[in-house]
Amino acid sequence: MSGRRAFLRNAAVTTAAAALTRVSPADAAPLAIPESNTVLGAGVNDTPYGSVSTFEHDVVRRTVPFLTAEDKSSVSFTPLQDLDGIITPSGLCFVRDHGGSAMSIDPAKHRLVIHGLVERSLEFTMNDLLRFPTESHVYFMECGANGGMDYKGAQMQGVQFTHGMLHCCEWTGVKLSVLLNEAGVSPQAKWMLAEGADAAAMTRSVPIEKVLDDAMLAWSQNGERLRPENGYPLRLILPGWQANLNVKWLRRLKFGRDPWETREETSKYTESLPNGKARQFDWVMGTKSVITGPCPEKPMAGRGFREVTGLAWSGYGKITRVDVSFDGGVNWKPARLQNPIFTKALTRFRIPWEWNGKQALLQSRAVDDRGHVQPTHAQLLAARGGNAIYNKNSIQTWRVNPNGTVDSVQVG
Ligand SMILES: Nc1nc2c(c(=O)[nH]1)N[C@H]1C(S)=C(S)[C@@H](COP(=O)(O)O)O[C@H]1N2
Ligand SMILES: [Mo]
Repeated sequence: MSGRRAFLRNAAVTTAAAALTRVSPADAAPLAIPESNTVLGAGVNDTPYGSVSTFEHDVVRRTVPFLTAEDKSSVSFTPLQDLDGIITPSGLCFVRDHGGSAMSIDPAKHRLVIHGLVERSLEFTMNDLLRFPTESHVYFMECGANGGMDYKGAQMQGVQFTHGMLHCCEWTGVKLSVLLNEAGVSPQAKWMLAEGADAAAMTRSVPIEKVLDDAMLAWSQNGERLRPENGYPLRLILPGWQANLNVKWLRRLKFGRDPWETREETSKYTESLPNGKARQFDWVMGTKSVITGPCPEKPMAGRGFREVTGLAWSGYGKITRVDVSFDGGVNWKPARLQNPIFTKALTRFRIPWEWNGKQALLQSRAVDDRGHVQPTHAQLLAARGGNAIYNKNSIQTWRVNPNGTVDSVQVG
């Protein structure tokens, strides 16, 4: 309680002293009239589908040249540094395609087939699917390769590129367990193959436990139909699991006894271990967090007060705690978690900071309701081995330099 009061007092004093311009009563009366007060605005018919302000046009998905030699098998990154709250606007959700985005699938012609070890093979139109009992859930989705470029040292300068293969949307659709009641999955079926209708014909094997737990088929994203690049008209959602398994443009679900050992679960999304074996089926995205402001793209405006904010998430469940360090992990302070906090969703955290203008090493560390604590980089490397490239959930360090710029560095 006294902490909060002290914070409010501090914040008020510093912002008044450092950031705000005082207005004398003489300057204030009358206030200058802005141009927007003097002309009629746009008509409602001018914007049948709304768009962002022209002053926000640099808030966009961005690509990295060395990852985009061929842009049909590539990735664009979410501008996390420009976002508030926990929902990623659909048009800013990172896009990762293996054979380009299938942009013109006609929902009237699209079909979903369920077959294999089921009592009844079924084919659904989109209208058939829309008749099922429907649910909406907010879930994060993270590419298994997010951060992978930084495993061997800080390489990417900017939170958009260190962490931007990440989005969090409200997905609406039908739970797979509900749909499967129609087909009657055989007790011998232990795995499900999901296939996309894109040029990559993305296929992944999913264990039946996940299928019957919280998997869903979504047709809406943030309240409107899926964006084409995110899987229109139908997408598999496997909450908390590597985004790669969340098959876009979903056209087929096959049930069987064994995994299919597809390309994306053998030559890709596996990693070799020192003993010559490979780590395979590493599905759950680990407990993780990152400070999104300040960050390289959002430097310090000057010494004094600034709220530090960021995002935390866990593929295992809910975020229960985020601690922030300003000295590279020596001392930690609990951040405030902002409601709502959903399971397997991004959680926004905030903590006040009074910057003395000296070099500082900012870190955040997330804890989830299963007791997982986000590891340091050294702990992660020890656990996963030197060949690791996927599922990098270690603590990120931002070095705030005396001139206010921010760099990505690796500490511990
Ligand atoms: N059909 C299909 N589904 C796919 C892919 C794909 O190329 N084709 N890419 C996967 C990968 S690797 C990722 S990281 C996520 C990206 O989802 P997004 O483009 O909606 O962000 O989709 C997955 N689902
Ligand atoms: Mo991915």
